[in-house]
Amino acid sequence: MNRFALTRGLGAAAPTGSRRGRVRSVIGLAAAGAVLFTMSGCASSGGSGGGADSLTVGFAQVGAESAWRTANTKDIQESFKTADIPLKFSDAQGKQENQIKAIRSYIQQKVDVIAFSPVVESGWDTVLNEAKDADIPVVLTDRSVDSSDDSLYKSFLGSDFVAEGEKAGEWAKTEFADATAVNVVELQGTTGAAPANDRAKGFRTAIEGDSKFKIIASQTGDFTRAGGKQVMEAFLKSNPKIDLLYAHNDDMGLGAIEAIEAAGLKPGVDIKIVTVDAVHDGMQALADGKINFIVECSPLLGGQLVDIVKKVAAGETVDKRIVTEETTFTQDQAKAALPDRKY
Ligand code: GZL
Repeated sequence: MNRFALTRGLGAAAPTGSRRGRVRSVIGLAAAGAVLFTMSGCASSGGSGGGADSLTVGFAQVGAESAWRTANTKDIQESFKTADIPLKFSDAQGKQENQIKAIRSYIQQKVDVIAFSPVVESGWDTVLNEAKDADIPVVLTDRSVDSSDDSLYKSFLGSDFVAEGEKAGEWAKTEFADATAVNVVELQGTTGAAPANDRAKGFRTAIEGDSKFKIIASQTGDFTRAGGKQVMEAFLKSNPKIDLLYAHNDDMGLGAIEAIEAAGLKPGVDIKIVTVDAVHDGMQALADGKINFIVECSPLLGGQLVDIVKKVAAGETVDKRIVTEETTFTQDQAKAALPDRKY
């Protein structure tokens, strides 16, 4: 049984045969009576019994691979707690099959909305069609899917990863304006993940007209510090001259810094470093001169996700694509920003 409290407000017309249609037609009656009441047997689970808009939401998270993910999880859980909306949460430990299992579990539990951050772009149509058949709306957050059927989700809230890659490339062109040859090594994010695919694409687009840049090595570090360190060690062994490291996230950049220092080189000086995210430890390394530039990718998506979920559950229309706002940081900007950073 779906848990919900009837509240004021009318959702858009929907086929009354559908679950949401039944909810909205009853909401219409409640609104007409201008009364709030909770249907018997629908007391919300979890939370403090749920407020007037109590819904049950299932969230399938990627895992806990990086400081960014930890901050993202914390913000989402806190936002739903503040909104008094019970949140069922699962950690897929980086495995798509675990996310699919979690989504199927939420379908069986008849949650009102499913939200998730797809660990990779492909392979979601089957399970998303199962959610659609169960009349449970899906919201994508952080990462997207490459499905050709965009009716499978109501909205995608997250960064523009291509733009992030382009910002990194544009900075590199400025930083190396006087150079004649720049050997670049790239630590890519999780293979198949939207941020990995798009940050690679954006960086290449930005530098493609400038022949001095050569990407001499590119390999996934899976968005982890350990992965970044291990791959950078290999890069250093097989490439005598590296001028620039482009890491798809701070954590891999921080792991690479360990490898660079262990090789007797100075990160940020002997090898310039540009990363993406702007989590605390990345910003500290930037302020300390070990990273040269960071492109921000905000993990604080919880508040917007709550708003989207409420609207979707009420049958209201939401924007198909909501791009999160973010900026970039130089070393001086990092020093100024650090005291106020939330993560
Ligand atoms: C980006 C997010 C990426 C971060 C990494 O939105 O999916 O995954 O850049 C994280 O730090 O692991």
